[in-house]
Amino acid sequence: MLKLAVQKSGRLHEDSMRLLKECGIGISNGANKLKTEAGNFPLQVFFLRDDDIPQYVEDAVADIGIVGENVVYEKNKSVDVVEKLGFGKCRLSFAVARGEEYSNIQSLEGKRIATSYPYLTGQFLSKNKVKADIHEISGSVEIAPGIGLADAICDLVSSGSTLLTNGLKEVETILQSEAILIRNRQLNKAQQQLLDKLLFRVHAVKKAKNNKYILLNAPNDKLNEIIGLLPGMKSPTVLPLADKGWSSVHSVLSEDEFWDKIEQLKDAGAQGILVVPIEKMVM
Ligand code: PRT
Ligand code: ZN
Repeated sequence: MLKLAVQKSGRLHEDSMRLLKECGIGISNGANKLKTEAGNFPLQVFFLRDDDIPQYVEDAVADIGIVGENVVYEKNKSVDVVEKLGFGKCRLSFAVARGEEYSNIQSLEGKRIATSYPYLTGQFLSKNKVKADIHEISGSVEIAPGIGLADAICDLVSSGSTLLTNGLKEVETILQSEAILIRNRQLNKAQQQLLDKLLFRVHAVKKAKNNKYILLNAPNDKLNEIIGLLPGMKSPTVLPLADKGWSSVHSVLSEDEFWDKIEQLKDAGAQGILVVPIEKMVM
């Protein structure tokens, strides 16, 4: 049995549960439960506050956990990072009042900085040889400058709208963060095997999300050019259409090159292009 810690409620909860579901692991979502067991995978799920997850994983109360990088690096516990999960993306940044002048990190010398991330903030400042006064506060960090508690803050940002509505501007990013899978450093062989099995599924889900299945019709005299544009898992599948002189071409395109490729395919003579999501992808 593998024990997994996930956030009980909050920004990472739903995406964590969705990932398990996409990995074919059925969890009955007992909203107020502390722990539950998967029906079809030897997995026990603990629902915890995100701040506690690194400690629980270090202590082997949980074998693995899903939590933000920001929390893992702030808590600085002895755990291994196994995998980036692609959700819960944000950044840890310094921000100052919009009217404040800021040229570089030295501008924070002697300033009062409010943050819920005293360890990471302190580490970054001392690496840059800046001496400042760090005030640890646990929530609503963004109001600190407005009420005269601090000159600057160091907080998580995603869209930037919280900073904007509080009259602040982002001036320096110290960490890019997303949800990650962490593991205890002393897993036994059986636990490691279960983790590998879970990871195999996670990779298939992640890969599928980054790729699209594409079907198109190509005039046979343009086939070579069109096939040359497509990567495919091995090579594209080409099937003759009932209409002589035309073929149907099937392939897989990655999300980042998707729009460029579609344009090139159209220019090369492809028609009736269909793009469909892929559920799992095993290489
Ligand atoms: O109860 P528990 O302790 O488990 O939850 P929590 O309240 O401590 O954390 P929660 O649920 O707010 O966030 C969990 C994790 O989500 C964080 O540790 C990050 O890894 C990740 N995450 C991603 C974020 C954000 N984006 C985010 N925008 N966590 C917090 N924010 C906050 C930020 O602190 C600021 O107040 O959102 C505001 C900024 O958002 P924008 O969009 O206005 O820039
Ligand atoms: Zn928290």
